[in-house]
Amino acid sequence: MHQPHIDVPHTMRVVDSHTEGEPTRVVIDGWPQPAGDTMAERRDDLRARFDHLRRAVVREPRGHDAVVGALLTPPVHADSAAGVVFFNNGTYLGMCGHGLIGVVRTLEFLGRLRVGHHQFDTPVGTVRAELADDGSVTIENVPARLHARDVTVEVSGYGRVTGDVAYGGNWFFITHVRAVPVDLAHVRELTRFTQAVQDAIRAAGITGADGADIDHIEISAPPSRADADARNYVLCSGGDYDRSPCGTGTSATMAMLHARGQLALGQPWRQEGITGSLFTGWLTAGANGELVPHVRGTAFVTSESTLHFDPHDPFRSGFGCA
Ligand code: PYC
Repeated sequence: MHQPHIDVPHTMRVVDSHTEGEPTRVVIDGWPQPAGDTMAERRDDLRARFDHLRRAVVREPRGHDAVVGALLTPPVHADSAAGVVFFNNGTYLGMCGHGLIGVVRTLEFLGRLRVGHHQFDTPVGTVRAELADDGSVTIENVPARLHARDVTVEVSGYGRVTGDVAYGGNWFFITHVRAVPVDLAHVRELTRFTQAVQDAIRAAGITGADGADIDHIEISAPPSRADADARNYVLCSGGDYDRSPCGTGTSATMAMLHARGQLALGQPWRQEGITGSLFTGWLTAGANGELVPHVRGTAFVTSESTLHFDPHDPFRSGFGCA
């Protein structure tokens, strides 16, 4: 059935939070519901009919390149709390680890969810989250896996770069190459380097399963904190970097380490992000032997606001490069 294109509403209510430094903007109301019986269909309908709303909510002048938006929908499964589609300045995400932690804390803030276990439907599968008394949230992600190991690409200006392709709810290329120091002082250079790696991967036709675009590039380096196992820098699909240690990236990293015999089931993996914040993760075995990642972190609500979209505002649908 033909669905009409909807213009930007006059207002939208949002709650902003950050998870270990990375922002999440949950749309509470004002965004018309997408059509579809599955979350993948709803994501596709958002892309087809509401893409200008994605840009309006997360891009400048109301947002910025690091913001991940979350649109809540009715659940697909009766025992889920909600459906959620994550998006950023450039596209839609399969899953988002920091974003789910932000959604849980936002729903708690709104009095819609309490301490305990909750389930959410996403375009890549159903995920779980446990909200603890201390405000920490542990997510149980979709299964993660190593897809291809020791993949080498020639990166213009940097030479040969080798890494692994792994899935953790999004597709990652994970490299240990130290072309640029992995610290906040070098974040612009890290972004340039990882964008060049991404260009090289795409030019070489390297993909995830079924031709999936590898739209996250992760550099794994030694930690700066005594309580961490590694530190990462993650280039996200919108072209900006993750301020948190990246939940789906931590999931993909743990699957890669497990496949390489470097991380046992149940063994904690403490992933430091580029801003120095920390996720603690571990893997368990699913019913069919799949690797189920668990990632724990904390989010804080930073604001509750109403976005205004004046019909005369030439930037009511946002602007930005991605
Ligand atoms: O935490 O999974 C994550 C994530 C993906 C992109 C930004 N954060």
